[in-house]
Amino acid sequence: MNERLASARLYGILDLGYVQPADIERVAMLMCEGDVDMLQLRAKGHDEHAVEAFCNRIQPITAAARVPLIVNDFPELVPSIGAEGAHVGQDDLPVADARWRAGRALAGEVPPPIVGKSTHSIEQAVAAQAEGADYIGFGPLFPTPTKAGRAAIGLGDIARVHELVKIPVFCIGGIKLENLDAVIAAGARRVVIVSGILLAADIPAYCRAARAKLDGRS
Ligand code: TZP
Ligand code: MG
Repeated sequence: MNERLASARLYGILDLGYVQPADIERVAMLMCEGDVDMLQLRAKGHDEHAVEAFCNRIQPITAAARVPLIVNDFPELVPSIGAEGAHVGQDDLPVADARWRAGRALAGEVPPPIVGKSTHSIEQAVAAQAEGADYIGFGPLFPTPTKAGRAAIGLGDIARVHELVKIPVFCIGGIKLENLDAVIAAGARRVVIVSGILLAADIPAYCRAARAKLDGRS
């Protein structure tokens, strides 16, 4: 498994629902300064050409910080933008198709791409592992405007999903510093935080505070 993924605990998403396009380099830098382990570019409503251009702007920043860049929704962009991987949802391409698209152009010349998948139940989590995903997102744990309309699944399945799924499980959805202790107590080891990080007054400090909790240091 990709080494950075294997040790990742804090996954940040640079979501264009919260960040103005003109601001993406600044925010990517702050997230890297805060030591996120992985950074995803998520730009719902923007077309592939726009996503490619966004990724091309932030890839030099993530590369310099040695933070894997994951692109949401367009795995075929991975080779040309120099990203480390792609993330797909339940309604997107199967993992194998995404992996083929993400890896075909430079196969053998760069580490194999990371392919992650969103899951919203234990059944979907087990299926994503069987399908060959490198990691899963698991949630939303709490209701969240970042994924409006998706029912929250709560904390009750976190321990069980970790028993059944051996690839990295990133809990996601409504996670903030304020509830992170409860999420960890429920069994989470890794989390994705979107709006909590992006709306923080001090993004690096917010990331570091989350990491300290994930590392058991606070
Ligand atoms: N998938 C499940 S919940 C979610 C996604 C992309 C959004 C999480 O965002 P936030 O702002 O951390 O609740
Ligand atoms: Mg998608």
